[in-house]
Amino acid sequence: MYKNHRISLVMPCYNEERGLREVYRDLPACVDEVIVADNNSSDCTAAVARELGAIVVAEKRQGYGAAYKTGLRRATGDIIIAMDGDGTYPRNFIPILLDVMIDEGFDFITCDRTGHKDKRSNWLRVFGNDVLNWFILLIYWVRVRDSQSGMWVFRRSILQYLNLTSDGMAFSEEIKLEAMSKKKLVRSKELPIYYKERHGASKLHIWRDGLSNLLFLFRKRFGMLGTAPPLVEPRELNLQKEPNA
Ligand SMILES: Nc1nc2c(ncn2[C@@H]2O[C@H](COP(=O)(O)OP(=O)(O)OP(=O)(O)O)[C@@H](O)[C@H]2O)c(=O)[nH]1
Ligand SMILES: [Mg+2]
Repeated sequence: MYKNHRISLVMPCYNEERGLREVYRDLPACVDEVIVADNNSSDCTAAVARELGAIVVAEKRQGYGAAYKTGLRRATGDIIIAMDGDGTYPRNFIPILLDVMIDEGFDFITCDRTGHKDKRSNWLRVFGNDVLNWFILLIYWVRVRDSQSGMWVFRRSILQYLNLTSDGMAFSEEIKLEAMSKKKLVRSKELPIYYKERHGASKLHIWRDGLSNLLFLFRKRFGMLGTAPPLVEPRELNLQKEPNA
């Protein structure tokens, strides 16, 4: 619990047995439940996650977004922290991000790695990220510095408002677009964090995923992706509140 809020951590994982151990090394005590969405891992991800104390949910449809959808449906916290299971995102920022969210009344915080990532070694990723950020500004009028960041903190209740159609890597930009464009329903903020080298092999295919994320932005903007059912129904949120009412 953190300031009277139940906290869930959700991680999509495809062969992240090494990364998961790293995440648990300094996981703050305020996290009440950890959900690992195991996406057909061929290593010991599920066994390691259980050994570490996580709830493991299996998602057979391969893809970052598909894994997230299954993990997020299973989460029960008032606030959800979402991040990769590869050890790259800073666990010790979690209490600070929760402070900003709770004390300042935000509903969605997305974490910006751009001040920290080494621009020389990651120039293609940094360039691809910038191209996607620019298209998001141009065609959605949403300003985001790190559209491809994989760490967000949000109130679970906002999931009822978000149209999350992507099962792939575009899920990351889609959740930001959805939250940051619904200004009347969702108070959003982007905050800087640092970022470490990952443990285990990267699953990102820079060109394939970059181009498909770009295409996704156009298809969504021009209404070609339709509407997905919300990951949380309003009545589920009301039902959970009843015992305290
Ligand atoms: N790419 C990808 N990731 C998946 C999939 N299923 C689960 N994941 C998890 O989603 C997270 C994101 O994938 P990463 O390989 O870390 O991608 P990235 O963060 O853009 O790249 P790195 O900076 O190299 O970590 C990781 O925790 C993966 O294990 C999948 O089908 N494809
Ligand atoms: Mg990663």
